[in-house]
Amino acid sequence: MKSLPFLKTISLLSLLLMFSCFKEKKTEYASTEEIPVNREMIAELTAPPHVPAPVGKRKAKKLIVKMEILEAEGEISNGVRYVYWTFGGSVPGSFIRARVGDEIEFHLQNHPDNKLPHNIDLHAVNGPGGGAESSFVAPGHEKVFSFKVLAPGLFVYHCATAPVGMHIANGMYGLILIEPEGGLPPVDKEYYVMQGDFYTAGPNGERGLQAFDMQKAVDEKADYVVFNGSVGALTGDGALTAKVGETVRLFVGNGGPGLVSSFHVIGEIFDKVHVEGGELVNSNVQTTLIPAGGAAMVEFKVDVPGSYVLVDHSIFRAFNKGALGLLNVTGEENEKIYSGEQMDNIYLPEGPGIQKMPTTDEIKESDVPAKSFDEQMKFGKQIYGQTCIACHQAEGQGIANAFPPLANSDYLNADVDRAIEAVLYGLSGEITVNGNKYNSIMTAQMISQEEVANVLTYVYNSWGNNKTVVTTEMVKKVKSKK
Ligand code: HEC
Ligand SMILES: [Cu+2]
Repeated sequence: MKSLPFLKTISLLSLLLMFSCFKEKKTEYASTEEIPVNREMIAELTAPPHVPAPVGKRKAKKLIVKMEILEAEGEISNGVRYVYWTFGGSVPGSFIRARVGDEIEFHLQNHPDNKLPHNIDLHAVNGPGGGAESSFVAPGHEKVFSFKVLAPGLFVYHCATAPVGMHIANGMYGLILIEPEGGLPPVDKEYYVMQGDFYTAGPNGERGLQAFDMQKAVDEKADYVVFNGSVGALTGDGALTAKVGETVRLFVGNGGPGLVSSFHVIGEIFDKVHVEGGELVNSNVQTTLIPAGGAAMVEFKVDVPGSYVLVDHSIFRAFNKGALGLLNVTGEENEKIYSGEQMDNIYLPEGPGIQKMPTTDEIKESDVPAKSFDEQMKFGKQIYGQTCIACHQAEGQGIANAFPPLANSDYLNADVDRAIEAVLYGLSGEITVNGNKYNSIMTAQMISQEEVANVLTYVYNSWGNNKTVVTTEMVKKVKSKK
């Protein structure tokens, strides 16, 4: 019994020795291809915006990836259907997380209900076609190939079956993250975001099942540019979340097929960017360029609460084609970092200096009011062209998902007092116009009561609306009820 403590010391020593030998051995590998694998493991795969657990300090393993290809109809935008081709049932495809030295045994399974053969080209592979040549698989079949993971980084994978552009355009892309030895530094939140451009037979917003349009794709004239496969995938219930003080890491890819992304988060500065998904780290970046078939890892700490908007800063894509997502941050305000609005003054360069914002009560009525319906139409058209047109557009057609139409608007035609109120006091919250939902903000329009009457008369008597004539008296009545 006496020898026990002694034995313990010995074994502890030998353990330590073994450990240190092992540690030394690790750095001894001439190259990553020498890293031995230890045991096998089934890879965890996740649908966007989620990512699998970090690899941490685990040793290199034989990692078995089982990826199932599914062709399935989905919604690309409100009421717009599209047949997606997917890796794992989502666009972008399942996220794969591995480490340097892993030996990946890749099983590519083409579901028997699918119509086409597919394959996979992983940019993390060193070998012909990135695996494409060995993985070409017909519906109802499975192909298996293996590769050694040599380089850390964030890599795109995609289908490479002809016509390649079409397979990518239908959603066949995703990301594979290769972590370095010991893993990436831990952060509080990690998310998976991937941009893609879509080409549909009908123009943006046209409802029903939309076929892929090859000519538009060749011309790179995208109808939709989106994050995570559809308009609004990262807004509403899909918005990303974080708390004040947390560090967020976004794994951002761009599947293309056609467009490069100027990735930006409105209201944030990226503390770190792994440029192009590689080892080079840039700091304090506003917008990072993500090539088609490329990726970047961006990291930032969120300091104040609010909504941060992920965009492709080729900005019409964000506000008109869908490349817009949200990161909602909750927590304590910090007025040292951001004050919020402190004042709202009217600025008149030639006027009597700064003055207070007028309420609609203080707006002067015209000295020469409209005397007839024709004059109301004429004045109303002028007001429309000066104020409403910016959002509701020249023919009152609005902009899908942003500004509701005034042309043939059931919302407008149903209730004139409600329309008067919207122009006088603004409108916010969810409304439905012609079957489409809008949830945005229209600010109060700073126009006189007579102008409200004229502009609404113009709107009601244009573009197929119900020809209501709105008088100044009607506007006054709505006002007196408030
Ligand atoms: C800065 C952009 C903007 C301007 C300028 C603007 N609107 Fe709006 N308008 C909106 C938004 C956004 C909504 C939807 C609000 C919501 O989602 O609750 C809306 C809704 C409406 C609606 C109800 C919905 C519908 O389609 O029938 C009417 C009526 C309307 N606006 C009339 C006008 C008129 C008239 C003017 C000009 C005097 C005007 N708006 C100027 C953005 C704007
Ligand atoms: Cu394919």
